Amino acid sequence: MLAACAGTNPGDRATPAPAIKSPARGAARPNIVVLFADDAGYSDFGFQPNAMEDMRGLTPHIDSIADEGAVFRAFYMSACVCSPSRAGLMTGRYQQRFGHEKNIPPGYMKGGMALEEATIADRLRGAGYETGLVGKWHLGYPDPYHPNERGFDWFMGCLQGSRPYLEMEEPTPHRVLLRDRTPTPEGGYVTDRFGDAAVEFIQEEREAPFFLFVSFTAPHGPLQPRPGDVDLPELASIEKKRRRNYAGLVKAMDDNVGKILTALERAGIAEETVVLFTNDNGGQTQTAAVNKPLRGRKGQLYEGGIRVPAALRWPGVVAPGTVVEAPAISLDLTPTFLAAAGSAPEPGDELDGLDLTAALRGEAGGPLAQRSLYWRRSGSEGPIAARRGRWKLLWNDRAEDPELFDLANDVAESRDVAGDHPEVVAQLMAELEGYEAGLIEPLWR
Ligand SMILES: [Ca+2]
Repeated sequence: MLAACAGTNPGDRATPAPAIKSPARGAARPNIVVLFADDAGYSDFGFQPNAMEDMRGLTPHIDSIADEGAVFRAFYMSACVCSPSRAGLMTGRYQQRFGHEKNIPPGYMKGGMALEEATIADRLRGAGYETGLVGKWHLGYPDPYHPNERGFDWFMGCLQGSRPYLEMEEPTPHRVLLRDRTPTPEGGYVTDRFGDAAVEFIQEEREAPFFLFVSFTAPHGPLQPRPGDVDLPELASIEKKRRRNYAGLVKAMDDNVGKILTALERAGIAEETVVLFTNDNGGQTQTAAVNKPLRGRKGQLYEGGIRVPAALRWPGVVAPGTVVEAPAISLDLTPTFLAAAGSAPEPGDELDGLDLTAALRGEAGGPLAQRSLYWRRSGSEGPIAARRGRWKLLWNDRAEDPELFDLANDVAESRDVAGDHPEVVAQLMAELEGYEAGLIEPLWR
């Protein structure tokens, strides 16, 4: 189980590594690679406990991250749709604090992710990291909101929330793939182009550690698999065409994850690199994603809208087979990555997440198990939810009573037990009031 921690060089002991049983190279200031899917189903990856039969074997490279590292049993995004989810992840703060509660409409030129907010890329760059973003941005179109202005030294991708996977005859300015600010010619399958760009970034000679965020548009619609892929036996055997095409998007993403992992190996830095795979919001069942056994989908505050697959590989720090049971959230990534970088948030940053390192090292309990997590969509009249321990309070319709679910016994949120636990309801409602007092109304509709 601790095989990845073996082979320590005596010289490595010069680096103080707190509370780690078998110090290994890579523990100090590792590279950080985030592989980010879009709208994928909770059960559509082989490593998930309830993986769908038709997806088994389709995601070997993504599954390898889980096999060699930790799997989160309850990893959440701070939003149930794309743009706010990214704003939360990038800033480490509940995005409703700065009005980023709804998807930025296509072509919206009056704003973007609040310029007062520092991004994880800003912070890691401040800690001496080189920073790259590949793929979908979806955090603002005007130039001050461009990735190159938000902490990323290097960018290849599109500004809009989605685009065709196949060549566009006349790509619009927000859908064309940019290299920094320069449009690139159309040509090639978009997911492959993102994989190639990530490999190019990794292959560049670097003096410093790097942070690479690979933001696939897959498997967000449109359902355009790579030409010819659906004839492969593993896809051709999927009966329903929509599901087959969706599976094709996932397979192309997995192929490119494989390419990226191989590039890390070939560069000799796999042992010095943290790799996280996760997904931006709950699966979109309307494009054939499956979230079983979770209830709901993208756009909802049921578990199916906010709980996502997540696996993290960190050689020498995270033992293969680690399972993180305590609820974690995308907001935790900023403090976690800053700690990995030997840095820390500034006083007064008011980050909303916690450092996950202890949980990733297999320590149960602690503050992670004690804290509450919150969600809101659509402003002060919209749905709002809280999770604390086993309990999830969901107030979908503010004209009605809130519902309470016991996720330890009912992960499918099928039985409202609010009537049996009025004290839990009262406590979580009070917490939600405090949470909501720190939010503003959505900046765009
Ligand atoms: Ca999404």
